[in-house]
This record gives sequence, structure tokens and C-alpha cells, in this order.
Amino acid sequence: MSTDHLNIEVMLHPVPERLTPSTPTPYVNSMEQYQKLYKESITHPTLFWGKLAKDMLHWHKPFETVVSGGFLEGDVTWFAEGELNATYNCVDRHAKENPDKIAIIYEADEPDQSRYISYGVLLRDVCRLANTLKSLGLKKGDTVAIYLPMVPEAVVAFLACARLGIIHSVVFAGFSAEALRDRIQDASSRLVITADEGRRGGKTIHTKKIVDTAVKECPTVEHVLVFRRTGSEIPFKAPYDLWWHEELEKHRPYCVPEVMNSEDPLFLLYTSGSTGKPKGILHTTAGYLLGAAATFKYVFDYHPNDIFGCMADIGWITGHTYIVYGPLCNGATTVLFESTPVYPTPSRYWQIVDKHKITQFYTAPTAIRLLRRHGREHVEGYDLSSLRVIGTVGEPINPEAWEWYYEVVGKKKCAIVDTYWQTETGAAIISPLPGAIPTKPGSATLPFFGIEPVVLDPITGQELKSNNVEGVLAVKKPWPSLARTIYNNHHRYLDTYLSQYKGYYFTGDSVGRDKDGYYWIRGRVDDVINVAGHRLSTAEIESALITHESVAEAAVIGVKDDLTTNAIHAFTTLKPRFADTTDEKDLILQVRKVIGPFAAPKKIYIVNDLPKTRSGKIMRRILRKISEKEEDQLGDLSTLSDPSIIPTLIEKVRNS
Ligand code: 6R9
Repeated sequence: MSTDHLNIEVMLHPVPERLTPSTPTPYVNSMEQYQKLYKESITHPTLFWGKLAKDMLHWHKPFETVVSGGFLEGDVTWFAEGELNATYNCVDRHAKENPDKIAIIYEADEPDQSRYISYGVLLRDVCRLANTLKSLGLKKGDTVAIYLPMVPEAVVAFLACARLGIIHSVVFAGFSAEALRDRIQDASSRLVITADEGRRGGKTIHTKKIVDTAVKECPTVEHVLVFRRTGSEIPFKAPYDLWWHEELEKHRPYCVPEVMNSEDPLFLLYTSGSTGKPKGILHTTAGYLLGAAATFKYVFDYHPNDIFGCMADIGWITGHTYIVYGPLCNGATTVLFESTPVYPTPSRYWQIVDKHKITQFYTAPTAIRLLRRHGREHVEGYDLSSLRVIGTVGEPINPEAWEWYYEVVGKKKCAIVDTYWQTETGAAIISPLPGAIPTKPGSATLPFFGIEPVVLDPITGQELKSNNVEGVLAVKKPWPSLARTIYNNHHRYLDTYLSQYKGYYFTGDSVGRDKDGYYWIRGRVDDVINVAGHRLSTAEIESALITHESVAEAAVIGVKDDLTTNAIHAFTTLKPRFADTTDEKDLILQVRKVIGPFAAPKKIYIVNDLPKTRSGKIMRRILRKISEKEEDQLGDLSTLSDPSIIPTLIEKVRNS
């Protein structure tokens, strides 16, 4: 593979100077210190993680074995024999020490409706909800679905489950009723926690109605607990439906935390893979919590008086790790943002930074690209001098967006952390450390402590050991926050992550390692596509299309897009008797209905034929080239069963 493009001299941004004398000194203060600590973490992982786990977490019973098992068998465990409770770690210990410290700043959809929740109040609310869950007969090992907008009660719901050892399965509130139903069914959830309605960008989302549709086909659900967010009239069937405020009022504000084993499940989170069926990624208590807490502290260089603002949604892993578990485990103040970057104006992010004096700000490259398009005038006029670290996650950041973030937002004084990780990795695995690692726009730079990334030759699976190489990204040795399994499908876990390259964890991403050992994530090599930081599977969208009565076949591809990294394009053929009565709009609606609005294709082409190999495989590569208007690069067409359909496809795309 050519590596020429890796040799372009990229501007190396030095670590920023400390801003003022009162700026805290970063924990890791130089490249030498990073390298020394990194080396220790790799040569003595047991010592390294063992010490960190003792220092950062509160244990009811200490662990004896730091790590056992490995990638060959897929039977990794961390901190066996240890006992702890995630909620105790995230709430109780801080509430005891500093009950008035603000845990959550809720920045509501409307800018004038902020709420501040202290650790003391959070503990009481979590306990009341935990007692409510207990009274409903829920217990350790059960699963509960959480389908809530970005309100503090969502955090309360996470933590009340964790207090009792109930496995929470949060479903992003943008998913449709059908997608929610599938996730409730797969996890056999006994309860759904939701809201009457949601508010986002000035619009109302009919959350409870979506839940009502979903649970019709979910016999395991015994109750729906409804938080009142807007107070509008909604359909409500007691005693199946229960009001959050009425139930919590009945219960005491203290509940003893359940003592959990390190390897007991903490939560499930569904994510897209290369087949149509989403995977329930399972994280366990101690390993996940340690990964979240440690990366939060070091990657964002969190210090005790900081205000941390992660703009993600709690429905995705970024929200789990860097709105909830990472910050709260460190006793930090975390911002929960209900709105969008452009509501009511494209200055909203910077208003929030100014208003709450945010010190670390974390968002997705797609949001930065969007705001860059709106212009720097929307950033000017706000005091952003509280910021020290500004981060990105979810997709590669292009150098133009990086530079804009660095100059216009960070005023060339903040460290940018481009954090690479996945739902499966639980926490960041490749990322700069703000005080130590010089950055290059577009590179996630170097591995976090204890992570040994490798570049593999995609065909032979051989490790490409030198620098200046391109290949696929894998990790050599287990680390605490890696997901342990796919819920009820360990076989699929082994197949997806551990079998392709024996002895390694395979990320599904391709990567380059440059002459300085810096990593450049290139994108997925499987059928997963990244649209505005949302992870989607082409197969999942195809199966949504195919369930429409008129669709015969569907092929979905990710096409390069300036704003959203990839845009979804779909090619479909129709069953002859529906050919005159179905149009593109019907098919877009179908995807919105089955998955959710965020998965709707940007373009749908209804065509007579799809390009296939002689064995009947759809050649998506050709459709991608045609969609990207690169017809001159279609490559070898000789394997196509009918090459004559190509000009018609080109014409269709050109004329659309
Ligand atoms: C945390 C999260 C994971 C996929 C991952 C990769 C892409 C995430 C990235 C990045 C380039 C970064 N990705 N961070 N690509 N640079 N800094 O996003 O989890 O939703 O599971 O997505 O996102 O392709 O494999 P998830």
C-alpha cells in the first residue's frame, strides 16, 4: 500500500503554554513523562492498572487478580474477587465529602431554564428511584430500557439501576418505535423509563407515544415509568403506566447500594455492526468504570474546580462515558445539554461555555464543520477564556475544521484532543494528553496508557511493526474497559472482534501510522458508516427498506460528504406491481419509521437493476463510485453479470 501521503510535513502544534498562574499544571506534563508512563503501563500492565484501580475507585472488597484470560479465548476478566458499586463511586463518596458541590448543570432546550443539581440532591433522587425500582420487584441482573431526552432524570435513571445491579439499556431518543421495540425485546427489559415528551431545538418529540407503540409487542415489559418533562396531555394507562413524580414521592431518599462483583454487568448499549441486527454491547462494572474515570482525568486533564461540557447525547457511548460515568466518578461538575448547536442561534455552544465557565468542551467534528459554515461572527463576543481543553470524537476531523476549532474557539491557547474510541472500547484509546503530546490536525496521535495498538496487514494479518505504514487497526492486549460480550450472543462477539485476526481485538477501522508513530484513523473497513458522528450499518438500513412492501432489493452505501463525513445513498429496485405507486419519499419515510429520522437516506434512487456479480452479490463499490461521480474509476467490470446496466445507473445519478 502506498504511504507517500504520510510523508507530507504536517504542522506539529506544540503543547499550549499554561494560560495564567492559576491554571492547574497538567498531570502529565511532557512528552518524556508520557513516554515513561506509557512504557511502564505496557511492560507492567498488572502493576499499572492495579494501582490505578486502587487509587481511583472505592472498593467494598479489594480485588486479588488484576487480569486473567485473553483475546484467544475471549474470556478476559479484570479485578476478579473485587466488589464495588458504580453509583457509590459516582455519587455517595462525593455526596459525603462535598454534598453541595454541583454534579449536573442542566442546560435545557430553552436557554433560560438551567437547573443545578448537587451531589447531595443527586444521591437522594437516585435512592428514591432505586427504592421505586425495588418496589416494582426489579432486582440485580434484570434489564431496564431507558428512553429519555437529555434531562437530569436520565442520569438519575442510569445511577439508580447501577445502584441495584440492574443492567440499563439506554436507547437514543431519536430511535423509532420499531427500533426501540427490537432493543427492548433483545434485552427482555422489564421496565421502560421514559418522558411524556421531549424538547429539542424548539420542537416537541412525542416520546411517550413512541414508547406506547413499541411496548405493544414487548410482553416482558411490566411497567412504563414516565417522567413529566413538558406537562402536555398524553395517553396514560395506570397502573401499567406510572408517573415518576408520584412514585418517587412514596419512597425514602436512601437505599443501600448493592455490592457488585467487578465483572457483573453494568450496562448494555446497542450499536450497529455489519449485519442488520444491532448488537447489545455489554460493559462490566469495574473495568468500564476505571476506563471512564482514568481517561476522563488524563485525556481532559480534569482538575477539581473544572466544569466539563460534553455535548453528546446520553443515548450514545460518548454520553455514557463522558457525561455520566467519567465525570461523576471523578466528582466533577458535568453539563447536560438538551438542545442543538444552532438553537436558538449558532452561538448556543459559546453562550453555554461563557455562561457556565466551561473548562473542557467536547463535541463531534460534524458540529464544528456546521458552525464553521455559519461563520466566526457567531463565536465572537463570548468569553471563552475559561476553556483549557477542547475535544472531538466520533469521526475523523479534517484539518480545516481542526484549525478553525483551534483558532476561533481555542484562541490558539487550548489543547485539542481528538479522541479515538468506540462503543466497544468503553473509553478513549488513542488521544493526545493535553499537557504532553504535541498534536497534528487530523491525527488522534498516540495511545492512552495500557493500550497497545497495532497496524495489521489486512490480508495476511501480519503486524506491520515499523512506522510509515497503512493497514487495519487492532489492539494487542486486553484493557479494563473493553466490552466483554454481546448480550446473549458471545459467539457473535468472538466472530466480530476476536476471530478475524487471531489474538487481537479488531476495531473495524483502517489506520495509518506516520513517521512519528502518530495514528491517523481513516474510517471503517466493514459495512458500518459514520453519518455526522452517528454509527449506522448499511445492512440495517437495507433491511429497513426491504421490509417495505414494494421494495424488491436495496443497496445502501456511504458517500463522502463535506459536512457529515458520509451521506447515506440507497439504490432500490421495486416489485413490478408497485412500480407506479411508490416513490422515493415513501422509502425515506420507511427508514425513518423503522430506525429513526437520523438514519434517513439523503438520496434514494429507484432503478431497474442493481450491479451484481455472477454469483449474485451486489457490487456496492460500483454504486459508490457512481454516486461520488467518479465513473472513470469504476475499475474492473468484468465480474458483473450484466455490465450493460451501468450507463443507465450513471445517467440516473447524473440527472437526479
Ligand atoms: C466514541 C464513538 C465508533 C467509530 C470508530 C471510528 C469512528 C470515533 C474517532 C473516529 C476517527 C476519531 N471514530 N472516534 N474516527 N477519529 N477521533 O464514536 O463510538 O459510536 O461506537 O463509533 O467511530 O470509525 O470505529 P461509536
